[in-house]
Amino acid sequence: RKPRVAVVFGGRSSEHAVSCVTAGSVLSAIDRSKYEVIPIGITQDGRWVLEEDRPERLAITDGRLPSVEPSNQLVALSNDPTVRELIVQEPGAVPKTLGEVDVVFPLLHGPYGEDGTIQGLLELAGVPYVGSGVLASALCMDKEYMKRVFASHGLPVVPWVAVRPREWERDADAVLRRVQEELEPPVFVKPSRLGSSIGISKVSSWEELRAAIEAAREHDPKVLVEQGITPVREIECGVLEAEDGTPEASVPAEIRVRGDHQFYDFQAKYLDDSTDLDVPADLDEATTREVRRLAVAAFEAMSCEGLARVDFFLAPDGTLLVNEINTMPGFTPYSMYPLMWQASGVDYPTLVDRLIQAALRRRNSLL
Ligand code: ADP
Ligand code: MG
Ligand code: MG
Ligand code: K
Repeated sequence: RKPRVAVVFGGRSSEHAVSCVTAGSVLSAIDRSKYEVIPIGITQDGRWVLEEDRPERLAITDGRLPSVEPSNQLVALSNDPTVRELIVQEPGAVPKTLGEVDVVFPLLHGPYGEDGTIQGLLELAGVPYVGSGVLASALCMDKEYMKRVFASHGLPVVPWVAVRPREWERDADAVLRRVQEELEPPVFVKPSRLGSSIGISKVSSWEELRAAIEAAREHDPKVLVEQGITPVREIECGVLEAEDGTPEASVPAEIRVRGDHQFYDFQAKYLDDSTDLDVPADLDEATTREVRRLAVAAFEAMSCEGLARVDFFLAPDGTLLVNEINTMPGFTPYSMYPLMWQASGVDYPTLVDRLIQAALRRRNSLL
């Protein structure tokens, strides 16, 4: 029989709608002569439901964002790793099986999706899945540990200070003094484990520091304060596993934010059209080569698998710094990651197919 692919989308993070739109694109692009597809939505409160296979439902229509709605058809993964089955449960009815799943495509962004938690669930159930495993997913979701691992591999990162919850609660003034000794304004203050620029502020004078840390703490008890680079050029590079498992880099691209945005914030990312994407980026040959080399090195340093988007800062003096890795980057046909691969000769349906094939080859990463 054809391999059965469960496409999982929606989820509990603030990127629920983005994930649904992505799923619409992926469901349309999967080759049905080659794979059988089971769409599974996760509601905003975390329930797994069996979705209809109607990708057009997941598009943005009349400015309305799609979402996963609660239904009676709840889905669970069998906890018997020897069967790897998906089971549908309706109230009052005998549970029925959807049969064995060969691979899961978790199209989820942010906490409970990109952070190793669903990957752990899938490891327990013995089901292969697209993308990075538990450790790489968790590391790339935590900006502090991500930087520590980059630095220990000799990859260039901006200077930073981590503000841990116990330190802040014990003596916030001491933390503020330490930040001011080690960094200079402007600095960026961020929740350590989030994405989409949520909770991030740029601090241009030290009087704003305390409030910025408190604001970031609303999202995550651990906060990162980073040396700001100004003016900064933001360069991204896609990494994808080749058939033999070797990670390969795409052409780099650049994001240019126009207008009165202080940085590439949530509004600029999703809500207005104030950003220009240059694919490929306008860089000299040596810098292009260095971005691609560092992208693969960063992917290897974190033991990523399948795919990742590596994001860089290019400082005015020409220094390249690795900012972060996103292990499940935006994935609509208009998102940066697929656009960079398109420009590198891998079109969207081929990209989807290569990711599924890589997951099928890998099987369970612990075995
Ligand atoms: P997220 O995971 O939410 O995307 P990032 O660390 O990538 O978080 O920060 C979001 C944006 O904030 C970046 O794309 C950039 O525009 C700006 N930014 C973050 N850190 C810095 C920095 N150290 N120097 C300059 N700009 C920064
Ligand atoms: Mg991120
Ligand atoms: Mg980012
Ligand atoms: K990340």
